[in-house]
Amino acid sequence: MRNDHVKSTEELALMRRAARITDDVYEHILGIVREGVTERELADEILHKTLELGAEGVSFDTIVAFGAGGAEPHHVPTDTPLERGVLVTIDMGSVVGGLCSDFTRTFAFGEVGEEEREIYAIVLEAQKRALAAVADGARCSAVDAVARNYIAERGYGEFYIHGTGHGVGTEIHEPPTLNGKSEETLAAGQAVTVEPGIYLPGRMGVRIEDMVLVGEGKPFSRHTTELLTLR
Ligand SMILES: [Mn+2]
Repeated sequence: MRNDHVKSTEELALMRRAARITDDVYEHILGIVREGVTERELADEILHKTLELGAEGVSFDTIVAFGAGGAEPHHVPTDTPLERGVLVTIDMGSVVGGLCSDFTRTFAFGEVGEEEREIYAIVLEAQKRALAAVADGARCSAVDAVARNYIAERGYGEFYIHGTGHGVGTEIHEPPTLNGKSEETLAAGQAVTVEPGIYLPGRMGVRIEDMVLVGEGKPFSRHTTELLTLR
């Protein structure tokens, strides 16, 4: 890998395969989610399916968070059984040929309330705006500000408690870093995540993450970012 974290054609092909496996595993998971399943069971199934589909492994410990668990960005899966009427956040990735993928979606299991829908809509709009700001030559801090300012305008600024994204490659977290302190500039051919979130302590959380190639703009994942409700 070049030290500017610009991906070679070979690296990019491996990252696309990793993202494809992650997409397929996520689709499988959506098909088996049911009342009473636990966060840990879903995380275990993600690992097994990722290996079955030919990846070397998951690119980091999978996060599966139900309801209030979603208020913790780095939630560790527990034996909490899934009940209807909550948001579910899954943050996952795979490794193919030493290259990583990274992906997060939040969906509703059963009907969720007005506040869940409201914060989902805000995070989604923040993510769309930040994705649109990712460009060759863009300042990483400016991309972060696009997401952060929008969330703040909508009144949830204090609940956006992490950076907007990071580079991905042979490492799940590598330069450039998209946060307010970053002095880096994006370069075409880098792969970065855009993953804003809102976390209401003890109550609920939403994060939506896509990996994109700078200069291309189209997410690696085929999965929609619109709110999906499983019934
Ligand atoms: Mn990430």
